[in-house]
This record gives sequence, structure tokens and C-alpha cells, in this order.
Amino acid sequence: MQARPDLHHCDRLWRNARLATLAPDKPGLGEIEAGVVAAAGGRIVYAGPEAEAPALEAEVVEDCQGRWILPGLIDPHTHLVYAGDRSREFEMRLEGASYEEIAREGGGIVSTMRATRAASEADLTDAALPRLDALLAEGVTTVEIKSGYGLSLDAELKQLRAARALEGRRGVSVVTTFLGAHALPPEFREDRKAYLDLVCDEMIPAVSAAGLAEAVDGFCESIAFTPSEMRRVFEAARGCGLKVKLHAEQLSNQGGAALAAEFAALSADHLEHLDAGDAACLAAAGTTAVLLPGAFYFMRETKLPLIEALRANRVPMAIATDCNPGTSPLTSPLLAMNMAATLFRLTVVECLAGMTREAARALGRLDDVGTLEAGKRCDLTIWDIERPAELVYRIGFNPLHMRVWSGR
Ligand code: DI6
Ligand code: FE
Repeated sequence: MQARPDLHHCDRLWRNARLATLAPDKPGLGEIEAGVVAAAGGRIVYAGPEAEAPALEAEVVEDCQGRWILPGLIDPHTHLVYAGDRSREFEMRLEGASYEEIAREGGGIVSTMRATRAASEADLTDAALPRLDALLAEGVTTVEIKSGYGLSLDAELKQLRAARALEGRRGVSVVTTFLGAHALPPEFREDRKAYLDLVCDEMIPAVSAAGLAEAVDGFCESIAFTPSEMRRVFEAARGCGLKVKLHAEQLSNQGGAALAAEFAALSADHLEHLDAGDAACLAAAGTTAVLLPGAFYFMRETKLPLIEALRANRVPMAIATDCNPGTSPLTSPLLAMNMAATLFRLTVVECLAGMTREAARALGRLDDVGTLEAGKRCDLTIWDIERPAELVYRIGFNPLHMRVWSGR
């Protein structure tokens, strides 16, 4: 039989679907009725109306029966890899202790540090798997994972390797971030500068040389590191060719957002205590605001991030779970979007864009993922819903029909 030159051969095709492409040049969600997505070699070769599609043939043709297809969800801020348990601290907080008090008394991040240092690399990967599986069950195809519970050279490298190893265990893309400047480990209590020397002069070069992280993050907070300390860390990151991002203005206003903007950070995360004036700096720097409503909820914060100021300045807004044992034990991207809507008053379009296109932007991966567009990796979520708003509206209900990572 003669091959037809006009026939595009694909590996897999999803037809009879409604698409929310999230294409940046389209209004709303870039919805398409009667759409088709075609994949070859793990990439999207066509996503659009079936009526306008080129002639396509594929090994596997899926009839989506009118279901909605969205890009795979992206969780752009997690601390998924750690050992130990902090439910006792949750009880202490219910009895009246504050997060800061618990941290000062050697609990908090330092208690997770102890458990993480004691765990093997394989144990850390295994401990993270159930949490990762919870994210995948709701359609996550790319997840960012930070270190920051090792706080020594070896333990930070171990944590990053454990995070990378998750890619070999599941069909998911893992983006790793070095967060050595998360907390001061107890052995450096009397010498902050020595710990920063270690982070800047040894850890960052080692992480960079091993290719174990794309970016460097820090916790800029009264209980963690000051903006001038973080400036040093960012300079070291820049010296090694790593991108930067920052936990900024979560519990108080420290000027972290302005610092992040000055270094053209990929993202500034949390931002509950952001100054309205700093929104313009973030916008000018091309820095994405990553909103973490799970931490806001779990910490019972009352200071809302200034969404209006972010919107008015056109700061891109992403949403993440911040999955971590202390302040956001959340493994549901659907609930994160619901909280962003209910607590922060984001619109449905902002919520869905926040865990797809804008999350990709926050990771510097918008060229590769985040929308349904030809050339991008074929990461899809196929949902049993009538309207995309259902994904944000429901609480504790998961209508995922199928998750596709790299066309599989
Ligand atoms: N901000 C947070 O909310 C988490 N880390 C950070 O920098 C808290 C992490 C923890 O308490 O274990
Ligand atoms: Fe965090």
C-alpha cells in the first residue's frame, strides 16, 4: 500500500474531546469544542478542532466521548521528599503553641532535618512515593521538589538525589531546587555566617557540579534568613549559573519580594505580606508569584496576599500545594485550586492557569509544558466533567479519567 504524503502518522490520538488548551494567545482557557490531540514521539503534533486537523492516523485512537482534556497539572512548589512525621506539632499548635515557638524549641524544620539526615537515600525516595502518588492521582505530570531538610552538604545532596530518583519510579517530570538556606541547623546556632559560607562556598558549587538542581531557593523570614543573607546565597547561585526563587513575605514582610525581583527570580512564593508597591517590581522582573493557599489555610493565616495588586500589575500567578510536613501537609492540586478560589478569590481561569501554564512559567518550563500546543510534551489530563469550573468548585472529589505523561 502506498503511503499518503498528506497523512500524519502519530503514536496516539485522542478525539471527540473538549479541550482547554490554555494557549497564551487565547482568551479564557482557550476552549475548543470537538477537539483532537495527536502525539508522536511523546510530543503534541496537533491540538485543536477536529474539523481543522490535518489527516491523522495513529496506532492508538482514544474516543474521549466528549470529556475535557487539559494540560497535565504542574505543582511548582513542594517539599515532597523528607522523613519523619510532624503530626505531634499539629496537636501542639491546636493546644496553643505557635509555629515560631515550636521552631525556636528545636521542633519544626529542624525536627524534619534530624529524621531526613538519619534516612537513607532509598528510604527518602520510598517515603515520598505515596505523596507523589496522591499528586499523580489528581493529574500532576510535572512536580518541583526542594531540598532543605538535610542542611549539610551530604544530606542535601542525598535529598536531591532521592527526589530525582522518583522519576525512575513513576511517569512524571521532577524539577529539583536546592533549598540549603531553609533553616539554620543547630550545630551552627552560634555562627550563622559559617553556615552561609558552607551554603555559598561548598553546597551550591557541589549541587551545580552534580547537576542536581536547576534553581536555588531560600526561606527569607525572621525565623530563617534575612534579605542580606539571601543576597549572598543568590550571588553564589548566579556565579554557578543557577536560577533563583524565594519563599518571600510568608509570615512577615522582610523585603524578600524586592530582592527576588532584583535577581530576576523565576518566582517569589507565598507573598501574603507583600507590599503593594513590590508587585510592580515582580512584574518588571518577569517573576511569577506562586501562591500557596494550603499553607495559608493550615497556618490559619489571616493576612491575604494582595491579589488585586498582582492582577493590576499583571504579575503571572501560579498555584502550588507547598506539600511539606510543617505548614502544608497537602497533596491535592484540586484542593489547592479550590483554596486559591475560596480563600484568595482567584477566578476559575486563574486557578486552572495557575496549575498549568503559569506553573510552567514559574519553573522556566513554559517552552516545554503547561499548555496544549504543538511541539510541547504530550502531558494531558482527561476529566469526567461537563465544565472545567468543576475542577475548582468541588472539594475532595476527583474526576480524573486518564493522565498522560510524555504521550503515555
Ligand atoms: N516555608 C514553609 O512554609 C515551609 N518552609 C518554608 O520555607 C515550612 C517547612 C516546615 O515547617 O517543615
Ligand atoms: Fe515552601
